[in-house]
Amino acid sequence: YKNPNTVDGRTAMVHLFEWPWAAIANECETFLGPYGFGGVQISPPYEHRVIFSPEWDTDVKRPWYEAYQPISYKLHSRRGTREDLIDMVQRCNNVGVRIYADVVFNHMCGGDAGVNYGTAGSYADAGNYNFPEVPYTRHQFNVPKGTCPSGDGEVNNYQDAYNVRNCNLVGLLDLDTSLESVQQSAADYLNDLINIGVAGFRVDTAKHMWPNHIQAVMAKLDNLNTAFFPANTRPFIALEVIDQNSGEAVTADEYSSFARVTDFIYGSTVSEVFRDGGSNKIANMQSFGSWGVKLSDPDGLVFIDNHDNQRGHGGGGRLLTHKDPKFYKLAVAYMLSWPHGFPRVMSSYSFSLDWEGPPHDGEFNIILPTFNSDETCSGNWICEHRWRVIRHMIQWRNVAGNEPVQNWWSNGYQQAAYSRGNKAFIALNRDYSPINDNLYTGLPDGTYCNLARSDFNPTTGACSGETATVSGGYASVYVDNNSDDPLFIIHVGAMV
Ligand code: ARE
Ligand code: CA
Repeated sequence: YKNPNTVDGRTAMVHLFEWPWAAIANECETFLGPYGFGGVQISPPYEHRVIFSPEWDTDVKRPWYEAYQPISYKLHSRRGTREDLIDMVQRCNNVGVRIYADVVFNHMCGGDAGVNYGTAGSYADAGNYNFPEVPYTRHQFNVPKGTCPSGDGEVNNYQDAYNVRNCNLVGLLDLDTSLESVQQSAADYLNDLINIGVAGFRVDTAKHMWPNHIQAVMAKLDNLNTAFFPANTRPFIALEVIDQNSGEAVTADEYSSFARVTDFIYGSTVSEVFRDGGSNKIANMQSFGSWGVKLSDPDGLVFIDNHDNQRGHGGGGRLLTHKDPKFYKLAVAYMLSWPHGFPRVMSSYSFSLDWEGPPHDGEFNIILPTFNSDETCSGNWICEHRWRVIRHMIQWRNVAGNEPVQNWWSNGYQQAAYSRGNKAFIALNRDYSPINDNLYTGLPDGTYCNLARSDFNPTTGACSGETATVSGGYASVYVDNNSDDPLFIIHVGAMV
Protein backbone atom coordinates (compact mmCIF):
# COMPACT_ATOMS: atom_id res chain seq x y z
CA TYR A 1 0.00 0.00 0.00
CA LYS A 2 3.02 2.32 0.33
CA ASN A 3 4.22 1.67 -3.21
CA PRO A 4 2.97 4.39 -5.59
CA ASN A 5 2.89 1.88 -8.45
CA THR A 6 4.66 4.20 -10.84
CA VAL A 7 6.25 2.75 -13.95
CA ASP A 8 9.93 1.92 -13.51
CA GLY A 9 12.17 4.91 -13.07
CA ARG A 10 9.44 7.45 -12.30
CA THR A 11 9.75 8.91 -8.83
CA ALA A 12 7.35 11.82 -8.18
CA MET A 13 3.77 12.95 -8.61
CA VAL A 14 1.96 16.23 -9.21
CA HIS A 15 -1.33 17.40 -7.71
CA LEU A 16 -3.28 18.97 -10.57
CA PHE A 17 -5.64 20.75 -8.20
CA GLU A 18 -9.08 21.32 -9.76
CA TRP A 19 -7.95 20.41 -13.29
CA PRO A 20 -10.78 18.99 -15.43
CA TRP A 21 -10.31 15.40 -16.58
CA ALA A 22 -10.07 16.38 -20.25
CA ALA A 23 -7.20 18.74 -19.47
CA ILE A 24 -5.37 16.10 -17.41
CA ALA A 25 -5.64 13.57 -20.25
CA ASN A 26 -3.96 16.04 -22.60
CA GLU A 27 -1.40 16.97 -19.98
CA CYS A 28 -0.38 13.34 -19.55
CA GLU A 29 0.16 12.91 -23.27
CA THR A 30 1.85 16.19 -24.10
CA PHE A 31 3.80 17.03 -20.95
CA LEU A 32 3.72 14.69 -17.93
CA GLY A 33 4.61 11.56 -19.88
CA PRO A 34 7.52 13.13 -21.80
CA TYR A 35 8.90 14.82 -18.66
CA GLY A 36 8.80 11.63 -16.60
CA PHE A 37 6.13 12.43 -14.03
CA GLY A 38 5.07 9.28 -12.21
CA GLY A 39 1.49 10.20 -11.47
CA VAL A 40 -1.21 12.77 -10.84
CA GLN A 41 -3.30 13.35 -7.74
CA ILE A 42 -6.66 14.43 -9.10
CA SER A 43 -9.32 16.42 -7.24
CA PRO A 44 -12.25 14.34 -5.91
CA PRO A 45 -14.03 12.47 -8.74
CA TYR A 46 -17.38 11.57 -7.14
CA GLU A 47 -20.63 13.55 -7.06
CA HIS A 48 -20.42 16.48 -4.64
CA ARG A 49 -22.45 19.41 -3.43
CA VAL A 50 -22.96 22.45 -5.63
CA ILE A 51 -22.44 25.59 -3.56
CA PHE A 52 -23.97 28.83 -4.72
CA SER A 53 -24.34 31.58 -2.18
CA PRO A 54 -24.81 29.70 1.11
CA GLU A 55 -26.71 31.61 3.79
CA TRP A 56 -23.58 32.28 5.80
CA ASP A 57 -21.78 33.97 2.95
CA THR A 58 -23.67 35.02 -0.15
CA ASP A 59 -20.45 35.93 -1.96
CA VAL A 60 -19.25 32.35 -2.11
CA LYS A 61 -19.95 30.83 -5.52
CA ARG A 62 -18.71 27.42 -6.64
CA PRO A 63 -15.83 27.33 -4.12
CA TRP A 64 -13.15 24.64 -4.65
CA TYR A 65 -14.12 23.08 -1.34
CA GLU A 66 -17.54 21.92 -2.50
CA ALA A 67 -15.56 18.95 -3.84
CA TYR A 68 -15.05 17.80 -0.23
CA GLN A 69 -18.80 17.44 0.39
CA PRO A 70 -19.93 14.11 -1.12
CA ILE A 71 -23.55 13.69 -2.21
CA SER A 72 -23.11 10.25 -3.79
CA TYR A 73 -20.37 8.00 -5.16
CA LYS A 74 -21.39 8.49 -8.77
CA LEU A 75 -18.23 9.41 -10.66
CA HIS A 76 -19.52 12.73 -11.95
CA SER A 77 -18.01 15.89 -10.49
CA ARG A 78 -17.50 19.49 -11.50
CA ARG A 79 -14.33 18.30 -13.25
CA GLY A 80 -15.99 15.83 -15.57
CA THR A 81 -18.29 12.89 -16.16
CA ARG A 82 -17.62 9.20 -15.66
CA GLU A 83 -16.79 8.90 -19.38
CA ASP A 84 -14.29 11.77 -19.12
CA LEU A 85 -12.71 10.08 -16.11
CA ILE A 86 -12.37 6.71 -17.85
CA ASP A 87 -10.85 8.38 -20.91
CA MET A 88 -8.34 10.27 -18.74
CA VAL A 89 -7.26 7.23 -16.73
CA GLN A 90 -6.69 5.17 -19.88
CA ARG A 91 -4.81 7.88 -21.74
CA CYS A 92 -2.59 8.67 -18.75
CA ASN A 93 -1.80 5.02 -18.05
CA ASN A 94 -0.99 4.55 -21.73
CA VAL A 95 1.82 7.09 -21.46
CA GLY A 96 3.07 5.77 -18.12
CA VAL A 97 1.41 8.34 -15.86
CA ARG A 98 -0.61 6.99 -12.91
CA ILE A 99 -3.78 8.51 -11.50
CA TYR A 100 -4.34 8.81 -7.74
CA ALA A 101 -7.88 9.76 -6.79
CA ASP A 102 -8.65 12.02 -3.84
CA VAL A 103 -11.41 10.18 -1.95
CA VAL A 104 -13.65 11.16 0.96
CA PHE A 105 -15.46 8.55 3.02
CA ASN A 106 -15.26 10.07 6.50
CA HIS A 107 -18.29 12.25 5.89
CA MET A 108 -20.91 13.45 3.45
CA CYS A 109 -21.85 17.10 2.84
CA GLY A 110 -22.37 19.73 5.52
CA GLY A 111 -25.61 19.68 7.47
CA ASP A 112 -26.16 23.21 6.19
CA ALA A 113 -26.74 21.84 2.67
CA GLY A 114 -30.33 20.91 3.57
CA VAL A 115 -32.29 19.47 0.65
CA ASN A 116 -30.03 19.75 -2.37
CA TYR A 117 -28.92 18.18 -5.65
CA GLY A 118 -25.30 17.22 -6.39
CA THR A 119 -23.12 17.56 -9.48
CA ALA A 120 -24.74 14.46 -11.03
CA GLY A 121 -28.24 15.68 -10.16
CA SER A 122 -28.77 13.28 -7.26
CA TYR A 123 -31.11 14.30 -4.49
CA ALA A 124 -29.96 14.47 -0.87
CA ASP A 125 -31.59 15.70 2.34
CA ALA A 126 -28.70 16.58 4.62
CA GLY A 127 -30.95 17.79 7.43
CA ASN A 128 -32.38 14.27 7.67
CA TYR A 129 -29.11 12.40 6.94
CA ASN A 130 -30.66 10.97 3.82
CA PHE A 131 -28.45 10.16 0.81
CA PRO A 132 -30.60 7.78 -1.24
CA GLU A 133 -28.16 7.45 -4.13
CA VAL A 134 -25.51 5.66 -1.99
CA PRO A 135 -27.72 4.84 0.03
CA TYR A 136 -27.01 6.20 3.52
CA THR A 137 -29.61 6.98 6.15
CA ARG A 138 -29.61 8.42 9.65
CA HIS A 139 -28.42 5.29 11.47
CA GLN A 140 -25.14 5.41 9.52
CA PHE A 141 -24.06 8.76 10.99
CA ASN A 142 -22.31 9.37 14.31
CA VAL A 143 -23.99 12.50 15.65
CA PRO A 144 -27.62 11.32 15.60
CA LYS A 145 -26.53 8.04 17.25
CA GLY A 146 -24.86 9.84 20.12
CA THR A 147 -21.40 8.41 19.42
CA CYS A 148 -19.94 11.94 19.22
CA PRO A 149 -18.96 13.20 22.69
CA SER A 150 -18.82 16.93 21.93
CA GLY A 151 -21.76 19.02 23.08
CA ASP A 152 -22.66 20.50 19.70
CA GLY A 153 -21.72 17.58 17.45
CA GLU A 154 -18.63 19.38 16.14
CA VAL A 155 -14.98 18.36 16.22
CA ASN A 156 -13.78 20.85 18.82
CA ASN A 157 -11.21 19.08 20.97
CA TYR A 158 -8.10 17.70 19.29
CA GLN A 159 -6.99 16.29 22.65
CA ASP A 160 -9.75 13.67 22.48
CA ALA A 161 -9.61 10.98 19.79
CA TYR A 162 -13.35 10.22 20.12
CA ASN A 163 -14.12 13.87 19.53
CA VAL A 164 -11.79 14.04 16.50
CA ARG A 165 -13.07 10.80 14.98
CA ASN A 166 -16.76 10.61 15.84
CA CYS A 167 -17.88 14.22 15.44
CA ASN A 168 -18.58 16.50 12.50
CA LEU A 169 -15.54 18.29 11.09
CA VAL A 170 -16.70 21.84 10.22
CA GLY A 171 -20.30 20.64 10.10
CA LEU A 172 -19.64 17.77 7.65
CA LEU A 173 -21.96 14.86 8.48
CA ASP A 174 -19.66 12.24 10.01
CA LEU A 175 -20.23 8.65 8.92
CA ASP A 176 -20.15 5.79 11.41
CA THR A 177 -17.24 4.01 9.76
CA SER A 178 -17.41 1.17 12.29
CA LEU A 179 -20.42 -0.17 10.38
CA GLU A 180 -19.81 -2.90 7.85
CA SER A 181 -22.39 -1.28 5.55
CA VAL A 182 -20.45 2.00 5.51
CA GLN A 183 -17.14 0.22 4.96
CA GLN A 184 -18.69 -1.73 2.08
CA SER A 185 -20.13 1.38 0.40
CA ALA A 186 -16.72 3.06 0.63
CA ALA A 187 -14.95 -0.02 -0.73
CA ASP A 188 -17.44 -0.38 -3.61
CA TYR A 189 -16.75 3.18 -4.63
CA LEU A 190 -12.97 2.78 -4.44
CA ASN A 191 -13.20 -0.51 -6.34
CA ASP A 192 -15.12 1.22 -9.10
CA LEU A 193 -12.13 3.58 -9.45
CA ILE A 194 -9.66 0.68 -9.25
CA ASN A 195 -11.46 -1.14 -12.03
CA ILE A 196 -11.29 1.97 -14.19
CA GLY A 197 -7.51 1.86 -13.70
CA VAL A 198 -6.44 4.26 -10.95
CA ALA A 199 -3.20 3.39 -9.14
CA GLY A 200 -4.29 4.44 -5.69
CA PHE A 201 -5.83 7.04 -3.42
CA ARG A 202 -5.24 10.11 -1.32
CA VAL A 203 -7.63 9.48 1.55
CA ASP A 204 -9.12 12.71 2.87
CA THR A 205 -9.64 13.20 6.63
CA ALA A 206 -7.95 9.91 7.56
CA LYS A 207 -7.14 11.50 10.91
CA HIS A 208 -10.88 11.64 11.57
CA MET A 209 -11.33 7.90 11.02
CA TRP A 210 -10.21 5.08 13.31
CA PRO A 211 -7.19 3.25 11.84
CA ASN A 212 -8.89 -0.16 12.04
CA HIS A 213 -11.89 1.19 10.10
CA ILE A 214 -9.61 2.36 7.30
CA GLN A 215 -7.85 -1.00 7.33
CA ALA A 216 -11.20 -2.77 7.05
CA VAL A 217 -11.98 -0.76 3.91
CA MET A 218 -8.51 -1.45 2.51
CA ALA A 219 -8.98 -5.19 3.03
CA LYS A 220 -12.07 -5.02 0.81
CA LEU A 221 -10.20 -3.40 -2.08
CA ASP A 222 -9.52 -5.23 -5.32
CA ASN A 223 -6.07 -5.59 -6.83
CA LEU A 224 -5.27 -3.05 -9.52
CA ASN A 225 -6.56 -3.52 -13.05
CA THR A 226 -4.29 -5.96 -14.90
CA ALA A 227 -4.80 -4.04 -18.15
CA PHE A 228 -2.30 -1.53 -16.73
CA PHE A 229 -0.62 -3.18 -13.70
CA PRO A 230 1.02 -6.51 -12.87
CA ALA A 231 -1.23 -9.14 -11.29
CA ASN A 232 -1.78 -8.89 -7.53
CA THR A 233 -0.79 -5.22 -7.26
CA ARG A 234 -2.32 -3.47 -4.25
CA PRO A 235 -3.47 0.15 -4.56
CA PHE A 236 -1.26 2.97 -3.28
CA ILE A 237 -2.77 4.52 -0.16
CA ALA A 238 -1.73 7.98 1.07
CA LEU A 239 -3.61 9.01 4.20
CA GLU A 240 -4.22 12.66 5.06
CA VAL A 241 -3.25 13.00 8.71
CA ILE A 242 -2.21 16.48 9.82
CA ASP A 243 0.20 15.91 12.68
CA GLN A 244 2.09 19.14 13.22
CA ASN A 245 0.88 20.31 16.63
CA SER A 246 2.23 18.66 19.71
CA GLY A 247 -0.19 17.33 22.28
CA GLU A 248 -2.99 16.16 19.98
CA ALA A 249 -4.67 12.82 20.66
CA VAL A 250 -4.32 11.50 17.09
CA THR A 251 -0.83 11.03 15.63
CA ALA A 252 0.57 10.03 12.24
CA ASP A 253 2.32 6.94 13.60
CA GLU A 254 -1.04 5.29 14.32
CA TYR A 255 -1.40 5.02 10.53
CA SER A 256 2.12 4.76 9.09
CA SER A 257 2.48 1.02 9.71
CA PHE A 258 -0.12 0.23 7.05
CA ALA A 259 -0.07 3.11 4.52
CA ARG A 260 1.81 6.23 3.49
CA VAL A 261 0.93 9.29 5.49
CA THR A 262 1.13 12.98 4.57
CA ASP A 263 4.10 14.67 6.26
CA PHE A 264 3.20 18.25 7.19
CA ILE A 265 6.41 18.82 9.15
CA TYR A 266 8.56 18.20 6.05
CA GLY A 267 7.13 21.18 4.13
CA SER A 268 7.32 23.56 7.05
CA THR A 269 10.95 22.66 7.74
CA VAL A 270 12.05 23.03 4.12
CA SER A 271 10.02 26.24 3.75
CA GLU A 272 11.65 27.75 6.79
CA VAL A 273 15.16 26.92 5.58
CA PHE A 274 14.67 28.38 2.10
CA ARG A 275 12.55 31.35 3.11
CA ASP A 276 14.70 32.95 5.75
CA GLY A 277 17.12 30.42 7.14
CA GLY A 278 16.47 31.04 10.78
CA SER A 279 18.19 28.50 12.96
CA ASN A 280 18.07 25.84 10.23
CA LYS A 281 20.54 26.61 7.50
CA ILE A 282 20.99 24.91 4.15
CA ALA A 283 24.37 23.86 5.54
CA ASN A 284 22.45 21.65 7.99
CA MET A 285 20.36 19.96 5.31
CA GLN A 286 22.97 17.24 4.77
CA SER A 287 21.31 15.26 7.56
CA PHE A 288 17.71 16.30 6.78
CA GLY A 289 15.41 13.32 7.12
CA SER A 290 17.00 12.32 10.42
CA TRP A 291 15.44 15.56 11.71
CA GLY A 292 12.89 18.04 10.35
CA VAL A 293 10.34 15.44 9.26
CA LYS A 294 7.48 13.52 10.85
CA LEU A 295 7.70 10.27 8.90
CA SER A 296 10.60 8.11 7.80
CA ASP A 297 11.56 7.74 4.14
CA PRO A 298 9.27 4.85 3.07
CA ASP A 299 6.29 6.08 5.11
CA GLY A 300 5.97 9.70 4.02
CA LEU A 301 4.14 11.51 1.25
CA VAL A 302 6.15 14.74 1.14
CA PHE A 303 5.36 18.17 -0.26
CA ILE A 304 6.17 21.82 0.34
CA ASP A 305 2.61 23.20 0.32
CA ASN A 306 -0.80 21.68 -0.42
CA HIS A 307 -4.19 22.91 -1.60
CA ASP A 308 -5.25 23.69 1.98
CA ASN A 309 -2.27 25.33 3.58
CA GLN A 310 -1.39 27.46 0.55
CA ARG A 311 -4.64 29.35 1.32
CA GLY A 312 -4.72 29.21 5.13
CA HIS A 313 -6.91 26.08 5.44
CA GLY A 314 -5.84 22.82 7.04
CA GLY A 315 -3.45 24.10 9.64
CA GLY A 316 -1.70 26.65 7.47
CA GLY A 317 1.73 27.64 8.70
CA ARG A 318 4.50 29.74 7.23
CA LEU A 319 4.90 27.78 4.04
CA LEU A 320 6.52 28.75 0.80
CA THR A 321 4.11 28.77 -2.15
CA HIS A 322 4.11 29.92 -5.76
CA LYS A 323 3.60 33.42 -4.39
CA ASP A 324 7.34 33.45 -3.49
CA PRO A 325 8.61 31.95 -6.74
CA LYS A 326 12.35 32.30 -6.21
CA PHE A 327 12.46 30.64 -2.80
CA TYR A 328 9.70 28.22 -3.73
CA LYS A 329 11.75 26.91 -6.65
CA LEU A 330 14.68 26.32 -4.31
CA ALA A 331 12.44 24.45 -1.85
CA VAL A 332 10.81 22.25 -4.50
CA ALA A 333 14.17 21.59 -6.17
CA TYR A 334 15.60 20.55 -2.82
CA MET A 335 12.64 18.22 -2.20
CA LEU A 336 13.05 16.60 -5.61
CA SER A 337 16.80 16.22 -5.15
CA TRP A 338 16.60 14.61 -1.74
CA PRO A 339 16.03 10.87 -1.27
CA HIS A 340 13.29 10.99 1.36
CA GLY A 341 9.62 10.12 0.94
CA PHE A 342 7.48 10.08 -2.20
CA PRO A 343 7.28 13.71 -3.35
CA ARG A 344 4.20 15.54 -4.55
CA VAL A 345 4.56 18.76 -6.53
CA MET A 346 1.69 21.23 -6.09
CA SER A 347 0.12 22.77 -9.18
CA SER A 348 -2.16 25.72 -8.46
CA TYR A 349 -4.36 28.41 -9.91
CA SER A 350 -4.18 32.02 -8.80
CA PHE A 351 -6.63 33.25 -6.19
CA SER A 352 -7.06 36.15 -3.85
CA LEU A 353 -9.84 34.85 -1.58
CA ASP A 354 -9.35 31.52 0.15
CA TRP A 355 -12.58 29.95 -1.17
CA GLU A 356 -12.21 30.90 -4.85
CA GLY A 357 -12.64 28.06 -7.27
CA PRO A 358 -10.60 27.44 -10.42
CA PRO A 359 -10.61 29.80 -13.42
CA HIS A 360 -14.12 29.69 -14.91
CA ASP A 361 -16.42 31.33 -17.41
CA GLY A 362 -19.68 33.15 -16.67
CA GLU A 363 -21.49 29.80 -16.34
CA PHE A 364 -18.88 28.55 -13.86
CA ASN A 365 -17.49 26.05 -16.33
CA ILE A 366 -13.80 25.54 -15.63
CA ILE A 367 -11.58 27.21 -18.22
CA LEU A 368 -8.93 24.81 -19.49
CA PRO A 369 -5.27 25.74 -19.14
CA THR A 370 -3.45 27.16 -22.15
CA PHE A 371 0.27 27.24 -22.66
CA ASN A 372 3.09 29.63 -23.61
CA SER A 373 5.92 28.69 -25.96
CA ASP A 374 8.28 28.21 -23.00
CA GLU A 375 5.99 25.42 -21.63
CA THR A 376 4.53 27.53 -18.81
CA CYS A 377 0.78 28.13 -18.45
CA SER A 378 -0.96 31.34 -19.38
CA GLY A 379 -3.94 32.96 -17.72
CA ASN A 380 -4.81 32.09 -14.16
CA TRP A 381 -3.35 28.59 -14.01
CA ILE A 382 0.00 28.79 -12.22
CA CYS A 383 1.26 25.32 -13.23
CA GLU A 384 4.27 25.21 -10.92
CA HIS A 385 4.96 21.73 -12.31
CA ARG A 386 5.76 23.32 -15.69
CA TRP A 387 8.23 25.89 -14.33
CA ARG A 388 11.65 25.21 -15.85
CA VAL A 389 13.49 24.33 -12.66
CA ILE A 390 10.68 22.10 -11.41
CA ARG A 391 10.05 20.19 -14.63
CA HIS A 392 13.77 19.54 -15.01
CA MET A 393 14.11 18.42 -11.40
CA ILE A 394 11.49 15.73 -12.03
CA GLN A 395 13.81 14.26 -14.64
CA TRP A 396 16.83 14.84 -12.41
CA ARG A 397 15.21 12.77 -9.65
CA ASN A 398 14.40 9.97 -12.09
CA VAL A 399 17.99 9.95 -13.36
CA ALA A 400 19.30 9.99 -9.76
CA GLY A 401 17.23 6.87 -9.04
CA ASN A 402 18.44 5.09 -5.92
CA GLU A 403 21.89 6.68 -5.89
CA PRO A 404 22.94 8.08 -2.52
CA VAL A 405 23.76 11.70 -1.75
CA GLN A 406 27.52 12.20 -2.23
CA ASN A 407 30.10 14.94 -2.67
CA TRP A 408 28.34 17.27 -0.24
CA TRP A 409 29.72 20.82 -0.22
CA SER A 410 28.49 23.87 1.67
CA ASN A 411 29.80 27.33 2.52
CA GLY A 412 28.57 26.74 6.07
CA TYR A 413 25.54 29.00 5.60
CA GLN A 414 22.97 29.17 2.84
CA GLN A 415 24.76 27.49 -0.05
CA ALA A 416 25.07 23.80 -0.75
CA ALA A 417 25.92 21.42 -3.58
CA TYR A 418 25.89 17.63 -3.86
CA SER A 419 25.53 14.75 -6.24
CA ARG A 420 23.41 11.62 -6.34
CA GLY A 421 26.10 9.06 -7.01
CA ASN A 422 27.68 9.78 -10.38
CA LYS A 423 24.36 10.54 -12.08
CA ALA A 424 23.21 14.01 -11.10
CA PHE A 425 24.53 17.12 -9.41
CA ILE A 426 22.85 20.25 -8.01
CA ALA A 427 23.93 23.50 -6.36
CA LEU A 428 21.47 25.72 -4.45
CA ASN A 429 22.10 29.32 -3.39
CA ARG A 430 19.91 31.11 -0.85
CA ASP A 431 22.77 33.31 0.34
CA TYR A 432 23.80 36.94 -0.18
CA SER A 433 26.76 36.25 -2.43
CA PRO A 434 27.27 34.10 -5.52
CA ILE A 435 28.53 30.54 -5.52
CA ASN A 436 31.74 30.79 -7.55
CA ASP A 437 33.75 27.65 -6.89
CA ASN A 438 35.41 24.72 -8.55
CA LEU A 439 33.34 21.85 -7.07
CA TYR A 440 33.75 18.10 -7.22
CA THR A 441 30.62 16.75 -8.91
CA GLY A 442 31.46 13.05 -9.11
CA LEU A 443 30.00 13.04 -12.64
CA PRO A 444 31.65 11.64 -15.77
CA ASP A 445 33.66 14.15 -17.76
CA GLY A 446 31.81 15.94 -20.52
CA THR A 447 29.66 18.93 -21.34
CA TYR A 448 26.34 19.25 -19.55
CA CYS A 449 23.31 21.46 -20.06
CA ASN A 450 22.68 23.64 -16.98
CA LEU A 451 18.96 22.96 -16.60
CA ALA A 452 18.44 25.79 -14.13
CA ARG A 453 18.90 28.22 -17.00
CA SER A 454 18.44 26.21 -20.19
CA ASP A 455 16.43 23.50 -21.85
CA PHE A 456 17.77 20.30 -23.27
CA ASN A 457 16.42 18.64 -26.39
CA PRO A 458 16.85 14.88 -25.96
CA THR A 459 16.30 14.23 -29.67
CA THR A 460 18.96 16.59 -31.02
CA GLY A 461 21.12 16.71 -27.88
CA ALA A 462 21.08 20.50 -28.05
CA CYS A 463 21.16 22.81 -25.03
CA SER A 464 19.28 26.09 -25.43
CA GLY A 465 21.63 28.09 -23.19
CA GLU A 466 24.27 27.76 -20.52
CA THR A 467 26.44 24.64 -20.46
CA ALA A 468 28.92 23.39 -17.88
CA THR A 469 32.05 21.31 -18.39
CA VAL A 470 33.01 18.52 -16.01
CA SER A 471 36.70 17.67 -16.14
CA GLY A 472 38.36 15.21 -13.78
CA GLY A 473 35.02 15.23 -11.95
CA TYR A 474 35.26 18.98 -11.26
CA ALA A 475 33.05 21.74 -12.61
CA SER A 476 33.38 25.46 -12.25
CA VAL A 477 30.04 26.34 -10.68
CA TYR A 478 28.67 29.86 -10.74
CA VAL A 479 25.27 30.57 -9.17
CA ASP A 480 24.24 34.20 -8.96
CA ASN A 481 22.35 34.89 -5.73
CA ASN A 482 20.39 37.61 -7.52
CA SER A 483 19.09 35.26 -10.18
CA ASP A 484 15.42 34.26 -10.18
CA ASP A 485 16.67 30.68 -10.53
CA PRO A 486 19.61 30.53 -8.11
CA LEU A 487 20.52 26.93 -8.92
CA PHE A 488 22.91 24.82 -10.96
CA ILE A 489 21.34 21.59 -12.24
CA ILE A 490 23.08 18.93 -14.33
CA HIS A 491 22.61 15.21 -14.89
CA VAL A 492 23.89 12.47 -17.18
CA GLY A 493 20.62 12.42 -19.14
CA ALA A 494 21.29 15.94 -20.47
CA MET A 495 24.82 15.88 -21.87
CA VAL A 496 25.56 17.92 -24.95
C1 ARE B 1 -16.67 24.36 4.28
C2 ARE B 1 -16.74 25.70 4.97
C3 ARE B 1 -17.21 25.53 6.41
C4 ARE B 1 -18.56 24.81 6.43
C5 ARE B 1 -18.40 23.48 5.71
C6 ARE B 1 -19.71 22.72 5.61
O1 ARE B 1 -15.45 26.33 4.94
O2 ARE B 1 -17.35 26.81 7.01
O3 ARE B 1 -18.93 24.56 7.76
O4 ARE B 1 -17.92 23.71 4.38
O5 ARE B 1 -20.61 23.41 4.81
C7 ARE B 1 -12.32 21.76 2.84
C8 ARE B 1 -12.19 23.18 3.36
C9 ARE B 1 -13.24 23.51 4.41
C10 ARE B 1 -14.63 23.19 3.86
C11 ARE B 1 -14.63 21.68 3.55
C12 ARE B 1 -15.97 21.19 3.01
O6 ARE B 1 -10.90 23.36 3.92
O7 ARE B 1 -13.18 24.90 4.70
O8 ARE B 1 -15.63 23.52 4.82
O9 ARE B 1 -13.65 21.43 2.51
O10 ARE B 1 -16.34 21.92 1.90
C13 ARE B 1 -8.53 19.64 9.70
C14 ARE B 1 -8.61 18.18 9.26
C15 ARE B 1 -8.12 17.95 7.84
C16 ARE B 1 -8.77 18.92 6.86
C17 ARE B 1 -8.51 20.33 7.36
C18 ARE B 1 -9.15 21.38 6.45
O11 ARE B 1 -7.86 17.37 10.17
O12 ARE B 1 -8.47 16.62 7.48
O13 ARE B 1 -9.05 20.49 8.69
N1 ARE B 1 -8.29 18.72 5.47
C19 ARE B 1 -9.11 17.97 4.48
C20 ARE B 1 -9.05 18.55 3.08
C21 ARE B 1 -9.79 19.87 3.03
C22 ARE B 1 -11.27 19.63 3.31
C23 ARE B 1 -11.53 18.57 4.29
C24 ARE B 1 -10.53 17.84 4.86
C25 ARE B 1 -12.93 18.18 4.52
O14 ARE B 1 -7.73 18.63 2.64
O15 ARE B 1 -9.60 20.53 1.80
O16 ARE B 1 -11.86 20.86 3.82
O17 ARE B 1 -13.21 17.13 3.58
C26 ARE B 1 -5.07 21.72 13.19
C27 ARE B 1 -5.39 20.23 13.27
C28 ARE B 1 -5.78 19.69 11.91
C29 ARE B 1 -6.91 20.51 11.29
C30 ARE B 1 -6.46 21.99 11.22
C31 ARE B 1 -7.55 22.90 10.65
O18 ARE B 1 -3.87 21.90 12.47
O19 ARE B 1 -4.27 19.54 13.75
O20 ARE B 1 -6.21 18.35 12.04
O21 ARE B 1 -7.17 20.03 9.96
O22 ARE B 1 -6.12 22.43 12.53
O23 ARE B 1 -8.66 22.86 11.45
CA1 CA C 1 -15.15 10.37 11.49
